[in-house]
Amino acid sequence: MSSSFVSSNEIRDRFSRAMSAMYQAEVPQYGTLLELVETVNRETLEARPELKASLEARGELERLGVERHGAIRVGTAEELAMLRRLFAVMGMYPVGYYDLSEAGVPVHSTAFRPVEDEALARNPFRLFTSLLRLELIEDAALRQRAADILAQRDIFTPGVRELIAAFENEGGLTSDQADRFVAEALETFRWHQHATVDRATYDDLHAAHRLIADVVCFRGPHINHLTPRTLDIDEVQRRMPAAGMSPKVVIEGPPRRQCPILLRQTSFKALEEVTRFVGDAEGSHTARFGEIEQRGMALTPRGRELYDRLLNEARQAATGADNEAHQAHLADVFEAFPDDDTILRREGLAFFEYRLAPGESQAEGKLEELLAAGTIIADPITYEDFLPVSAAGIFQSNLGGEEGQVGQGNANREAFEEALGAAVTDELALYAERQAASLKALGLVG
Ligand code: OOG
Ligand code: NI
Repeated sequence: MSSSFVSSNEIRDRFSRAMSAMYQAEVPQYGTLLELVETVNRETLEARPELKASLEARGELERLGVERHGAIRVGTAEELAMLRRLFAVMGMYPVGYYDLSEAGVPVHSTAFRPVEDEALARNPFRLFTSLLRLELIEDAALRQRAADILAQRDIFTPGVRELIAAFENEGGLTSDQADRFVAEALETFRWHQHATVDRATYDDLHAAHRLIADVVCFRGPHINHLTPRTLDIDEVQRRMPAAGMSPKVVIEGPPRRQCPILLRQTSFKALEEVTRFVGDAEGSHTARFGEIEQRGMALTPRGRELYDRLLNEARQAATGADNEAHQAHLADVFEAFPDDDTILRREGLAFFEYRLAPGESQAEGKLEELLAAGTIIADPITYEDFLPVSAAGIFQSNLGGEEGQVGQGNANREAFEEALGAAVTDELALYAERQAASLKALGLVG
């Protein structure tokens, strides 16, 4: 690679900052949310020096301020495949397959994200990307109309297409090219006040499912939320109303714990925005919101199974009440999930990365003995992905509640990968590799 090229990490970092600036300008409440998260993170680090030390040791303190994810939804295989090439410029690759049809949302999804440890440490920016499943629209005529409308749009600028091709042919972009790439790529994710259809068409698609109208009726896949990482999601949720934001009722994911697992998420509700339709009718469209997330440790398949089982159990006896009642109920059910790093590790419920303790120069002996002697340290590996049940909850809360008009589909990973033009990486394999590599570097086996 020519040394005049900037790294994909650098391009992703510039892009995520540009995206955040654009979204703050488009949705001022998102700026307020960022400030709130920053305040709570600062207070949490001050109050919990042990948390600060642990984040620092794992190289996560630095990334905290730039850490966020976003979400977009596209309508066609061509759009998805082109996005894959666009994100590759920034070192973001499709990881995980998420089937949302089970929850009545007519999409399936992946997350474009960095995969290497170094890249994650620099800037873990991820984009949850959903592909509309038109086959889940029951009305054949409406389905065809949606496909025809989508066939007419091009969500990419000529400039970004050229720069993607240049990246693929030359193996990189210069700093100037990277700046142009960021500016051109940003255009794809911008909000458009003007719909591409008339009011009646919008209403028909909206009646089939709000999400279909959101994907089909606009010039591009507007970024629908960005999500900073908080260290105390319960506190941010509590303070949201006073800061002028209306939070969704419950925090998705596991309950609050000593040893956080996976991912907890909440959002402020989507804004109603003025929309102009072809023929000049005015209306409104509700799509864009702000979200926060708190990340915990990645679970092994065994841990994930236990999580899914307990979550399901909790949902069977759902309280349907406010967040406090919901959290108390979750906490009861999750009593069955060990809340201690050592037990989680020994029982093979979570992934860990092993390193020499400061001042130690080699690890000779058995893993458990070395850990007990403090020669090596096991740090939990942070979960970098998403949760389908939580994602469905986020979708629903921003679509105005439950909607049942769309036929329940079933997972179709092959169709998704065919549209994408590539296989999605198995996220669990990535964590397992990272754990194994850390042991190998110490000359140990798990
Ligand atoms: C994506 C919702 C999923 C998350 O954080 O789980 C998501 C969407 O509404 O397009 O972003
Ligand atoms: Ni999200």
